[in-house]
Amino acid sequence: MKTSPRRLFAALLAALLPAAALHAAEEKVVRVYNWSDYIDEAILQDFEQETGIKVVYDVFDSNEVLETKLLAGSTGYDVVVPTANFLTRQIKAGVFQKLDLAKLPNVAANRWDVVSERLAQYEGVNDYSVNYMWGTTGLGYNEAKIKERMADAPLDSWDLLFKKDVVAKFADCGIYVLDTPEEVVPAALNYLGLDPNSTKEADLKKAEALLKSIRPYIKKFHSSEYINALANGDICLALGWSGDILQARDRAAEAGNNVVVHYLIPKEGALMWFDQMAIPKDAPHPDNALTFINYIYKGEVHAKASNYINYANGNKAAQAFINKEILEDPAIYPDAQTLQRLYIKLPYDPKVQRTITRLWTNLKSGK
Ligand code: N2P
Repeated sequence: MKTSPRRLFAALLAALLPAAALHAAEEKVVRVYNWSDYIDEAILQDFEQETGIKVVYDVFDSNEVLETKLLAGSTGYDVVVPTANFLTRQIKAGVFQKLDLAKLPNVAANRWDVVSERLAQYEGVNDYSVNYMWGTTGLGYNEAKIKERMADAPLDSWDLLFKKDVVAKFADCGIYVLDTPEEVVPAALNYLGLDPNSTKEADLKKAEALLKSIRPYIKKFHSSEYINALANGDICLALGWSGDILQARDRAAEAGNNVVVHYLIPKEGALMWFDQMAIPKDAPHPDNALTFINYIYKGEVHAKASNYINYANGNKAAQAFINKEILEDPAIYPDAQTLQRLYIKLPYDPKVQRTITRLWTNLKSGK
């Protein structure tokens, strides 16, 4: 058959158009939804300069808030950062797209197997996400204020918060607790010598009773205000995230206000969690999302992020650029001995999650 020039042109156009249309359609924007106090803004500026893609950056401080948005759909976000136990449930609900490692060469080259092996315990998480940061949930305290009230305070133990006659001594200098049932309930279970992942009704009741017994001494449940509150000396004890408490320590030191803040992974053990970058199925700019994630996975860039926020990351190549004080701090990059004390939290099924949420609402309202 003889091909007419017109037909040839049409065929050529059909072959070329899809690719051209796809790229033309994606405007030069990436919308990122990440935790508060979790980035060095210079990284976003560098990314914009290098790629010409503008970053619209919003923050949250709760997995529950992020999850509600994701399950409702059409968030408009291209990259979000849920914690692995939440992410597992969200993957099952069909929220995310699988990641193609061929499009993430820095991830393929730099991903740290120690972290991805741990993540393998969470179904699907290695296929649908890559690690942004990981850390622990422990205690932050103001050394002087605690010692003033109790010279022999148990500075290595959850007794600081969970033992009634100890915690009662600190109520007047201010105690904050993360507003996150999925981390605080396991901490209470673990303190009681029970499995932190237990979903047995009897165990949850015991955890609830423990939390209720210390409820009168807690000033506030909040998941980000404790950074400044600790740094300013407004509170003396917080159940919080490792890097955030270390940021409080650094902010106090910079302010030169004589407040000394410490982070503690108590001897009884603590939660180790993983925050994961993932792309929603309905992300408006999926290619830019891949470019963003791949950029973060450059060794220097990921190291710059960790150096600023005091959290460890899942990037092996970053370690050459991470400040020595961070890489060698067992509260950030736990040594073998510390690792033994850390437990991970697996996802709750929806029914248990509802029970925990109810328990939490009652606890907060003091019922
Ligand atoms: C950042 C806190 C992130 C840790 N402020 C919680 N997964």
